[in-house]
Amino acid sequence: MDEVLSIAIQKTGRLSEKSLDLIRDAGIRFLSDSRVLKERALNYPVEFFFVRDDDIPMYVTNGVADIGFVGKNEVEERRQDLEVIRDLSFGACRLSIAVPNDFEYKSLKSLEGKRIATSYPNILSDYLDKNRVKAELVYVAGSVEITVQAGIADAICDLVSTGTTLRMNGLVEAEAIYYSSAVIVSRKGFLEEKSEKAKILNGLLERLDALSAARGKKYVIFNLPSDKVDMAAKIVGALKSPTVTPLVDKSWVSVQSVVAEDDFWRVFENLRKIGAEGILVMNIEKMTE
Ligand code: PRT
Ligand code: ZN
Repeated sequence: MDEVLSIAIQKTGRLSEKSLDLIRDAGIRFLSDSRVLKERALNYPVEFFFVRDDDIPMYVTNGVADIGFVGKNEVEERRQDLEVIRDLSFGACRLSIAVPNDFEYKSLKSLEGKRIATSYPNILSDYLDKNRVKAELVYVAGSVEITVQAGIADAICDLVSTGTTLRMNGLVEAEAIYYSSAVIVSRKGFLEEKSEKAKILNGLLERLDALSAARGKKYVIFNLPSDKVDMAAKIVGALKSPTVTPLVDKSWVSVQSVVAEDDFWRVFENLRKIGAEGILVMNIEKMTE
């Protein structure tokens, strides 16, 4: 039977749609809307395994899935022997200690002897130990933000992205202890194996890398007096040298280059200053460095 790479993805939640979008952008088609436990892609040798995010590290460790799309926080917390093979561009958040508004927080030492509720006891206890603070950890699987009002904790340690949840529950962020984003994990050394599955994975990563290289970049085409090409090359700071094409009018050329989106307006203004005309800017879907 042909080999198929098995990919664990969160069934529903913050990472599921974005993980599937990325896979779709990589040209892989699947039905997915039913979100059955397992589903084979239509045009690529991969199958998806839709599960809870908490379980993804374990499924990858025991080989039920070959790779997983999961929050780095879960990988760190579950302490499985896994390898993060790619950082993805979504799911950014931080694990933070937060205290009630009226808590006089001066430093981590203020938490000495206090009860801290969290779903991340391993990451939190490592952090407290490293800073020589002894606190009592109260494990809760969810709704960590209500534990102070409920009277079972003095402080919490939970994921934060905008901070709204903390504010709505009368809490303020005291310390960010771990920064996370979505990642791809595999068992250690899998990427370097000679197996058919590792080959499929390398092919998939090549596609994902092409998408990530294109992110935040624009393709710029403009006309320029021929004697200004060197100056233009300095302004755009292209990957290699920009592509220069002659025009019918020999005193002008057409120049094409990739520009970082963040840098675009500086480039635009400087190109105008040296006489660039007809500046055309296009989105890049995929590229290789
Ligand atoms: O059902 P399942 O177990 O699969 O899902 P889940 O409910 O455990 O996870 P889910 O979907 O909430 O989160 C999945 C992953 O998304 C997490 O493991 C993180 O890697 C990532 N992520 C990114 C977040 C957040 N941002 C986030 N803000 N996970 C959770 N939150 C929660 C946080 O716990 C708090 O309740 O959102 C609230 C805070 O958000 P703000 O914007 O109010 O600060
Ligand atoms: Zn979960």
